[in-house]
Amino acid sequence: MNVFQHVEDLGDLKAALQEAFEIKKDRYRYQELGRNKTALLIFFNNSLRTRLSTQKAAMNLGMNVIVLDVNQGAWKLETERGVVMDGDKSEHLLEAIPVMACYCDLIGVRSFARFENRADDYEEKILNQFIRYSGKPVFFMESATVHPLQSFADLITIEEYKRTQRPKVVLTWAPHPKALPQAVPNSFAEWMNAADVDFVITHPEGYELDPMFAGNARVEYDQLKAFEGADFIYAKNWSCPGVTRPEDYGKVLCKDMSWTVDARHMAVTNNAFFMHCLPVRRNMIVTDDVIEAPTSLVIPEAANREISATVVLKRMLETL
Ligand code: AN0
Ligand code: CP
Repeated sequence: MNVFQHVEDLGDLKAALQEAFEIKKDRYRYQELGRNKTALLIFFNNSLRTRLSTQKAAMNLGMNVIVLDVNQGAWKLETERGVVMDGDKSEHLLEAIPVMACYCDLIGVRSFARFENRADDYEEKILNQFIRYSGKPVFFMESATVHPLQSFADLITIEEYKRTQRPKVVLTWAPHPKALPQAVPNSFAEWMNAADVDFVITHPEGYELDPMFAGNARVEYDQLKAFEGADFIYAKNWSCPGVTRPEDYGKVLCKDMSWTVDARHMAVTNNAFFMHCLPVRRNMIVTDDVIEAPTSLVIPEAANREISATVVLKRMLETL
């Protein structure tokens, strides 16, 4: 595997899940695979889980790891070609990428949507430059449009906790004070569409996800109706994807607190599990009682980030 961006990059999803469960039983089994190999993890944005779980995954595989916080200690990077660099940016991404690639075998990059220009974000302008100019396998650690290590961990978690063969999984928008990217819901929708689940998306009008990710998923604008009989509730805020009105891209269109997932919502479900990728703002996205209930899976999900990353790095090492 040379790029890990979309669910298709894993090939047969059932086989990938099987591999994840084998690794979960014995996560140090492939310690020899990464000997004298180096993973470089590059962060343009903050992280707790991705930073720690991906480092742990690389260590599980016997790799060395280098973590770079671009905004803390590195030169400020210009990303646009053709710019006269007379401002505060000292180095260009076009030199920085091949230089960073000299010191590693695999590269992970976190670079969120910038919300300056929808086309730039949705064309994955930054990550595609890493793929093109590094000459190394690149895995996405949340890009402008996707967060595949999260969705893979979410799918592993759903497989572990499901009580029926084909559970009902509901992705629900929830309120948040600031504009957040669409990467998590985009990927979650893409992965659920590929999995054997009954998938429903619910959000206020204007928050329609890009069809590239939403596919043929059912959209139900009545949140409580969407929750009826659900086995898993996956909450997340996202800003306007700009599908119906491109001028609204990245905007906060709704702050309606009736969308906060609370006991009233959970009561109409099939005693559903609650999921969120974290970090979560309590009593904005979800109430204290729902996130603290025994049916809350937020910690098992975070734990499975180590497993999804171990599978992905293992597969990349195998094709070096
Ligand atoms: C990020 C987001 O919504 O994409 C990261 C989630 C994993 N969240 C925040 O910026 C709070
Ligand atoms: N879920 C997730 O990716 O968390 P971090 O932003 O802390 O890495």
